[in-house]
Amino acid sequence: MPQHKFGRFNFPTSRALVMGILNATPDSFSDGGQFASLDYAITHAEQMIRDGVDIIDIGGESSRPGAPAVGLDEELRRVMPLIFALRDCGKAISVDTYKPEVMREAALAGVDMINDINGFRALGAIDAVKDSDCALCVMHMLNNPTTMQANPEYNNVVREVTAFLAERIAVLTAAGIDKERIWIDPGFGFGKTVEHNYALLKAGKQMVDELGVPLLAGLSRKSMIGAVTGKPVEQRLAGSIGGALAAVAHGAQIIRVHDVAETVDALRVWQAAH
Ligand code: 7PJ
Repeated sequence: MPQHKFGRFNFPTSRALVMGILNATPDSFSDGGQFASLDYAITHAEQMIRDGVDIIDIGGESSRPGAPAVGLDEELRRVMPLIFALRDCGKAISVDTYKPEVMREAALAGVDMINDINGFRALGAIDAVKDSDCALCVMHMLNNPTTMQANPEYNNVVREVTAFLAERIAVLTAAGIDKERIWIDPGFGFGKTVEHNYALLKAGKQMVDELGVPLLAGLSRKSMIGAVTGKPVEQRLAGSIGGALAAVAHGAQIIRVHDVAETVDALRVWQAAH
């Protein structure tokens, strides 16, 4: 049976996998400082595990448009204790970071994926992950999180994003990284209008065929869901489920979501009908 090698794990290619978003950022629920946020995040991870998550994606810096950047030490303080607490939980662990130092520490700690919204473009990023065997998610972003949503323009968004990803794959493999480790992601909402996002969503299979690597899609609660449903972010669950199924129909093999239980159910029914 064909499988994706994924750090310590082998995943079947016969069904889409659910990646649950775990925020390592201090949140409004915990006013007890660092340990309270850690405790809260672990409780959230345990719930995701009960809900059937395949991969837990730990992020220490919010990359929402306009969100403030977090310093290296602070990001390590947020992310590393969670990696150590969760790495033997039986589920694959991913770390959402664009900082080479965080990548290096996470890879040394044995995580299964480094998920970089910056596509491993930072100086030292490739060196940081080269000698590990974790999977690498290469995402497309236009400009940077502060500027990306200011009037994004493309002549042909699918062609330009595909060309960017092809170039990154070429750079990574030229550095000695096995192509089997690489995943691609068009980066919904990262320097794209609603039309750009849906054009990319519909081009999933074309990108997978052209680039020869599997596709990860993250559209949970994003503005592309709000634009179609007219719903604010806290009412985008049903829309996000629709988007997840659409992404799978268009070739995505990992769906990155906030709402694990609901997405797992939807994908199980989808799978049973195939
Ligand atoms: C994505 C991500 C995404 C990948 C974020 C949010 C913004 N990583 N990190 N793909 N989005 N690979 O979740 O709304 O779409 S943060």
